[in-house]
Amino acid sequence: MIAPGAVHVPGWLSPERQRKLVAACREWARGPVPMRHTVLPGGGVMSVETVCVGWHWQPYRYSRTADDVNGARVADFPGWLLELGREALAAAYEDEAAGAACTPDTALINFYDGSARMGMHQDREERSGAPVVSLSIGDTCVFRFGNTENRGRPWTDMELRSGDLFVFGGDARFAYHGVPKVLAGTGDPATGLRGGRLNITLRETGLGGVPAAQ
Ligand SMILES: O=C(O)CCC(=O)C(=O)O
Repeated sequence: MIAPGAVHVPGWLSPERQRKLVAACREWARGPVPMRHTVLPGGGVMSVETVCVGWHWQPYRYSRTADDVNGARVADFPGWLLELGREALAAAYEDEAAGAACTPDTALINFYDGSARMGMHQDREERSGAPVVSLSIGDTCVFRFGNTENRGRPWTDMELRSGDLFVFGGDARFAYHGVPKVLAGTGDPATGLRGGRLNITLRETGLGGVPAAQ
């Protein structure tokens, strides 16, 4: 355990599951909303490329349609991804009920090339305090897990490698976190990813009852 509610499970995804996820992400990256660099309200451009499933995230809200990209409705969140999220939660917390209590309905899929980074931020657009499930495939990264008060110290730096699961919920749900570094060339092409790092976060938005147009 990294902090109360934050759990790292190295090597949780089998090689076969990693390959399946890479193939699925490759399809989602093609459309209906293409993977792209998100433009921030101030005009900055995120160095990661992102595509979403279930709900579209744009800074700083969720919608069913990708209004900041091409206006298309995002791909539906598949049942197998929901089950994967529940299984991950149950494994991380060693508690079947923790998995069953959560209904992830969106996935944010981020691709990092060797120079991409993610600054310290909180995941707080969800109207749910359910834990966030993070799955990593490809190149190893340095993942920085901070505190719930601000972007600064104290934080813990750890390496997330291909197949690793990281869950943060409970007291850690709104902790600041980021990716200061990707260790280019450390991934295994057998995953289907020739280079770079894929991170998939499964989240419960709490927006289930909201009409698609919002
Ligand atoms: O790439 C990661 O491990 C973290 C991704 C992240 O912080 C996010 O999607 O909000």
